[in-house]
Amino acid sequence: MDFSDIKSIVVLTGAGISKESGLDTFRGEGGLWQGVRVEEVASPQAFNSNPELVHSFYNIRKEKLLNDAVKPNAAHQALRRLEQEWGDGFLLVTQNVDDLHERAGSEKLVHMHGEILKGRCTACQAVMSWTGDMNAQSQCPNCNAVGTMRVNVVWFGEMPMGMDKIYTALENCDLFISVGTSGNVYPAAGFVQVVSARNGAQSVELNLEPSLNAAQFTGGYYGPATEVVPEFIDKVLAQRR
Ligand code: BJW
Repeated sequence: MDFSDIKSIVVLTGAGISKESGLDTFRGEGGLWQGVRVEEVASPQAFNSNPELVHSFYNIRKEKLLNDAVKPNAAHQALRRLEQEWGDGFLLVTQNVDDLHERAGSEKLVHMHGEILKGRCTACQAVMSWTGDMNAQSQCPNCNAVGTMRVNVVWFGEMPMGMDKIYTALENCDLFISVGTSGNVYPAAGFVQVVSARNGAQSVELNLEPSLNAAQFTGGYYGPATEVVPEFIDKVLAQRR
């Protein structure tokens, strides 16, 4: 593949990039959380009917994320290097709610499915850092309402965050790189089609195995993210004019 004429890059990441940092993916073997499907806990309906179960799902994941053993890996670091060396014309879009991209130093970053280490009050809409446990009796530090707090993530049926910025970047990009996502969840799974509509734009999937929409990419490299992502980014940077 020839990357010498690329001016603008959008990278999309999914749970697979954080797998080798010790965080579980959602689907497939060893998928997240004790046999419960993500669709059964990650929805407003699930939260309304069983808030303690949903709080517990996120409290356990927060505790795991904040364990000292969980750190950004070589793939997160390679994306930070790409952002630094590329300059203008770069956007990193993550579906992940963890903070491993930030810990690797990424700055041009949109969390389209929100952030697990933040809470949101459903009464006053304030968003704040919330690293400890949350439960159905938690009080909003902004308006003092009790029992109105939820984790600041995007559930099924809710609008993902930062979509205007994301679509503007996709419509102007020459290279779309998708890392560690299975292609099950929209609108992220449709980003490759937005890019394909642009003449001459390239799209590359970096994944452990081909995703559901692998055939829509113009190229793919398969293996663990800590290996394929740094190798691919070396190629892109080496060809830059
Ligand atoms: C490795 C690896 C290693 C492993 N190295 N790789 C058609 C069109 C549009 C919408 C819909 C549609 N049909 C249905 C919908 C609605 C729905 C949807 O998509 N449903 C599907 C189930 C069909 N979507 C929504 O409701 C979204 N909102 C919405 O559409 O609003 C309207 C709208 C329309 C149009 C434009 C804009 C808006 C909201 C979706 C919210 C998803 N939320 C979750 C939970 C977030 C909080 C939390 O973390 O708990 O987000 S669900 C879960 O799935 C999470 C993830 O971000 C998301 C994607 O998962 P991901 O990252 O792909 O993980 P896995 O596990 O599936 O895959 C891991 C991959 O890694 C695999 O490929 C492995 O091979 C690989 N891997 N180890 C490299 N070492």
